[in-house]
Amino acid sequence: MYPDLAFGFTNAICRKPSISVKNGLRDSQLGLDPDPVVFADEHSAYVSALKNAGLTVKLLEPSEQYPDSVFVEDPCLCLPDCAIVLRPGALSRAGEAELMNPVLVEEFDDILHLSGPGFVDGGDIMVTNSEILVGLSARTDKAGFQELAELVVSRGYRARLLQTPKDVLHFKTASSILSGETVFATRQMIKAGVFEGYKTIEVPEGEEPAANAVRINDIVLLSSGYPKTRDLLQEHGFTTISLSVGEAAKVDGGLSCMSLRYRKK
Ligand code: CIR
Repeated sequence: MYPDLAFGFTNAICRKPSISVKNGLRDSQLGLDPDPVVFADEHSAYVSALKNAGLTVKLLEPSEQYPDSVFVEDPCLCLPDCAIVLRPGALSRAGEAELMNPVLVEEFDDILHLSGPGFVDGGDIMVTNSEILVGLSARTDKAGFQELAELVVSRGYRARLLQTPKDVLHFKTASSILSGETVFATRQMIKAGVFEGYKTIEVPEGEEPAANAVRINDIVLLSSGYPKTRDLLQEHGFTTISLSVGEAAKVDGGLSCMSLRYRKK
C-alpha cells in the first residue's frame, strides 16, 4: 500500500462536458436539463482547482455519443501502479469504458479489465489508506465486486463489499474520504453502519449533497452553497475550496465523478 493512498495524488484525467450532457441520465427531482455552456464554465473552474491542488490534468475532448462521459470516475479505477477498466452498470454508459482506453495506455503500464458478467461503477468505489471499499448499488453488483476484488488483491490491495442505501445513486454520492481514516458522510450512511472502524464526520442536516467532497493533497473541494459544511470542515482543520457544480447536479453528478485522480510512481 502507498502512504496517503486516499488523497495523495499527482495526476488527474477529466473529460470536457458534451453538448449532449443535457440528455444525461438522472433520477434528480430538479426537473431541469443542464445548460452545456454553463456546465463547460463550471467544469473549467473545476479543472483549474485540480491544477491548483497540485495535479497535472489530462483534459479529454467531449464525447457527444456518450452524454454522461464527463463523469469519468465511473468507467475506471486508477491506482498508483495500475488502472482498471470497469463495467458501468447503466446500458447507455457501457461504451464509456472503451473510450477511456487511449488515455489509460498513455498513463499506465499496467491496465486490467473487468470482463463481466458483473458491473461496477467507479462512483461506488472508495479508496481509503488501508482498503478499497465497494458499495453495492443499482449500478454495482456482487459479481462485479468479486471480479474487481480479485484484480485488486492480485496487485496487493484489500477490497471489502458494503451496501449503499437503496435510494442513493452511488456510494460516494453520500460519502467521501477526508483523510486516511476519516469519512465525511450523511447520517443515513453513518447509521447504516458502513463505516465501522473509521472516524466519521456527519454532513450537517439539510446539506446532504455536500457529502460528495474530494480531498486532494492539502485541500478539500466542496460544492458551493453549503456554508454549514464549509464551516464544519474548516473547524476540523481542513482547507476547503468551494466550487459550483449546479449543472452536474441536474444529472446527478458531483465533484468526485468529474475526475480520475491518481498518484504516478
Ligand atoms: C449517471 O446517472 O450515471 C450520471 N448522470 C451521473 C453519474 C455521477 N457519477 C458519480 O456519482 N460517480
